[in-house]
Amino acid sequence: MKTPLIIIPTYNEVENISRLIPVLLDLSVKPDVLVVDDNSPDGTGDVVLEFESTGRVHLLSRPCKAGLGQAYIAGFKWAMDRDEFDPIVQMDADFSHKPEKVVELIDTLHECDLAIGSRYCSGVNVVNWPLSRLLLSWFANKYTKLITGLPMEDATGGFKALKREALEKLDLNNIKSDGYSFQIEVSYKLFNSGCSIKEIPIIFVDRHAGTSKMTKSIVWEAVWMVWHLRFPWLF
Ligand SMILES: Nc1nc2c(ncn2[C@@H]2O[C@H](COP(=O)(O)OP(=O)(O)OP(=O)(O)O)[C@@H](O)[C@H]2O)c(=O)[nH]1
Ligand SMILES: [Mg+2]
Repeated sequence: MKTPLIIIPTYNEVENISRLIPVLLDLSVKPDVLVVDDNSPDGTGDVVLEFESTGRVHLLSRPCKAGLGQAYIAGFKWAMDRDEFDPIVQMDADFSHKPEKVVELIDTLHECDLAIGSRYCSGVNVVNWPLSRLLLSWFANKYTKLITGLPMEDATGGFKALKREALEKLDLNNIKSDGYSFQIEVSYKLFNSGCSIKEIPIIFVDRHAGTSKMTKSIVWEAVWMVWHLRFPWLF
């Protein structure tokens, strides 16, 4: 039996990460946690180091902020270099993803290769987002499904569990996205390489602490990325 690995990208999440790690370590599935921090000025990395004595918490520190996608790629490579980890879970640090749901996500991998925590597979389950943000996310997902044909209601979310053998099918040196379109690109490439996908409903709650890293350029990257994924010869 291998150890589940939860990968969490962080930038200025000191308050959240210090509360989140103990909750994750207590989960029945006994995961290890890998935090990929981009040298956060608020000292997120230092807090993670305080948990290293548990032997189950690891810090991958990168020199400067280089985007969520690149942080995940570094985390995936770290996991692939260590045979003992399977499955791999992705989640945000800000408690938008309920830690207890990790167990259900991992359980869902009995039925598929990639399990998605989905905000939109049973109505709209988003709490405390301004309407403008909700509409952006909802339309982004309709648009993604239309252009790429991905059979998913929530392709932009970041709460996922993958079998190690699925991750092995990804060419990590050929992922183009820096921002949130990373989530779309990974799911699209896994689906195209024959992986099965299942969505389970989650309730997504807006962050309580810290600030958003969402920018206009991240949104525009996703707008173009779906066309590139579907028609790579276009540009
Ligand atoms: N290492 C790293 N982590 C990042 C970067 N950008 C975002 N993150 C982390 O990725 C996760 C998701 O980012 P969020 O800012 O929560 O994005 P969001 O959920 O779409 O937006 P809000 O919750 O509204 O802030 C969080 O844990 C962030 O700290 C980055 O450039 N580098
Ligand atoms: Mg968030």
